[in-house]
Amino acid sequence: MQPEAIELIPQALRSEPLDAEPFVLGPRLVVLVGDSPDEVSVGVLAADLIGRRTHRAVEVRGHGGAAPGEDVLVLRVSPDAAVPAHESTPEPDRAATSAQSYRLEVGQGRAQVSAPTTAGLLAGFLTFQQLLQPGPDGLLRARAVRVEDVPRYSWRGLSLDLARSFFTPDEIKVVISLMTHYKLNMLHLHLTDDQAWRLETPSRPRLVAEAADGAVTGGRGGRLTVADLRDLTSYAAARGVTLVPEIDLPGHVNAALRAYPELTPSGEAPSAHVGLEVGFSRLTAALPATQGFIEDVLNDAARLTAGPYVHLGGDEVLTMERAEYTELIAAAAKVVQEAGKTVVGWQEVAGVPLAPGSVVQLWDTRPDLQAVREAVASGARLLMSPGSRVYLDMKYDASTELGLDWAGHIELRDAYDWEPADLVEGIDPDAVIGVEAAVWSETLHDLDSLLRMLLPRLAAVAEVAWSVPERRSWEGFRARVAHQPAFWDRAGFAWHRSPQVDWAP
Ligand code: TNX
Repeated sequence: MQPEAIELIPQALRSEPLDAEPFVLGPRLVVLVGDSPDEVSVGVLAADLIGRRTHRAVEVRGHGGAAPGEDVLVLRVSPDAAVPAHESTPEPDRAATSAQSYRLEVGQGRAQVSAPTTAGLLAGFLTFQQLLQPGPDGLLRARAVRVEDVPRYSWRGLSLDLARSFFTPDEIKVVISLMTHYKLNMLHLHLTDDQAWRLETPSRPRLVAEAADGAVTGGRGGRLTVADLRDLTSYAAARGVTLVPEIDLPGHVNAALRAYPELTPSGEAPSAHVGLEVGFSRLTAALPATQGFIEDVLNDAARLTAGPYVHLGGDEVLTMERAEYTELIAAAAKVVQEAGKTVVGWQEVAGVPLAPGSVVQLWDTRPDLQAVREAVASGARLLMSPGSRVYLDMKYDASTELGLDWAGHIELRDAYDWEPADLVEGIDPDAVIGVEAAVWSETLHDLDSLLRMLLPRLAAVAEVAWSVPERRSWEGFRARVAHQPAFWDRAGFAWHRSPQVDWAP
C-alpha cells in the first residue's frame, strides 16, 4: 500500500494507511448525518457530489443507522474531533484553523468524518471525495486510511477580476466549486475598475445603469444584481466559501466618474476606458460629492455581503499626492469599520493609519516594503499574493497564448515552490493571515480561458495555503498533481499541460 494518498491535494497534515479492505462504493450508499440543519446541508452536498459521479441518487438519513447491504458515509459534528492547529499556523488564527479541521476514517463499507464545525465536516468530506477513484471494475473505491487534518492558514483565497471582463453568476459558481474542491475558502471579487462597475449598488443606481456594459476591448460587459449576489453568497456559503467584495478606490474609478461626473473637477464625464493602462483615474478629496459617494458605495458593499471583510482597493493611484491618498483611504476605512466590517486593502494602503487587524494584501515585492513592515508592526495582518508566484493571469511561458507577463512567467513550480512566511523580510510570521491567488481578466474573456490559467496552478496555491511546510515538497506535489486531470476532464475544465509534470495517462 502506498504510504501517501496520491489523489490528495492539498496534502493532509497526517494520513496513515489502515490494515483493512478498501471502501468500495456499491449501489446503496447512505449518508448518515446528525440532525442539525448545518449537518444536513453538508450531507445533502455530499450526496449531490457523489451522486453526480455514480449517476445514482444517494440518500441522506438524519436518524438511525445503516441497513444490511448499505455502504455508509457518516458525517458528525463533535467538539472533541478538533485537530489542534499546527505550530506553523499564526498564533491569532489557531482557533479558527482548528475549527476547520477534521478526522476521517475509511474502511470496508464505512467512512466517517468527524469535525468540530460544519466547515471541518465539509473539508473532511472533500478529502473522502478525492480519495474515491474508479477501480478496474469501474466502481469507485477509497483505500482504508485514517486522516487527521487542519489547515495552516485561515485565509485561502482567490481574487477574481469581474471588471475588465465579466464572468456570469453561473461561471462564478464553477469557480466556487473548483475552490471548494481544493479547500480554498475566500473568494475576493474585484467588482469595479476603470472599464466597468459590475455590482448593482442600490444607493447609486447610475453606476450599473451607465457603467456595467463596459469592458476591455474584446471583453464582456455585465453586472451582478443584488439578487445574483445573494444567490452567490448562499451558494458559496454552502461550499465553505466566503465572498469578499472589492470596491476599488480612490483610483481605478473611471467607470464611476462616467456615471457620476460630479466626482470630477470639471464635472464632465470622461470617455469609456477599454485599454489596459492603469493609474490615471482618481477621486478628488476636495470635491463635495466625494465623501457621500465613498459612504454610499462601501455601505452597500458591506450590507450586500455576509462576510466580515470589505476590500477597498487602494492600488496604483499614480496621479495623487500621498496626503490626499491618505485622506481618501482613511475616509473609506472609516466607512467600512463603522459598517462593522474589517478593512482589506492592497499594499499601497500601508502607511495610512488603519485599525489593528486590518488586512494588507501584498501583490508586488519589487518596491521598498518598509511601509508594509511598519503597518504590520502596528497590528495589520498580511495577505500574501505575490504577483510573481500567484498572479494566475501571468503566462506560463513565452508560448502561452493568453495572459500578461509584467510579473514574469509563472510555471507550475513557481506557483508552488515558495514559503509565505519568508516572502517579506523582517515581518513577524504571525502577521501572515494567509495566501490568495489572483486572476485578472484583461485577456481572459471566457470560462475556458480562465480555467486554463487556473489549472493546474490553483491547486498549487491551495496547497501552499493549506498544507504545513513539512508536508510540502515540489516532488510530492508534482507526483500527486499528475492525477488531477481525471477530475478536470470529468468536469470539462480546460487546463494547461505543464511540461514540468509527467501527467498520468
Ligand atoms: C496589477 S494587483 C493590478 C491590476 C491588474 C493586474 C494585471 C493590482 C493591485 N493591480 O490592476 O489587472 O496587475 O496582472
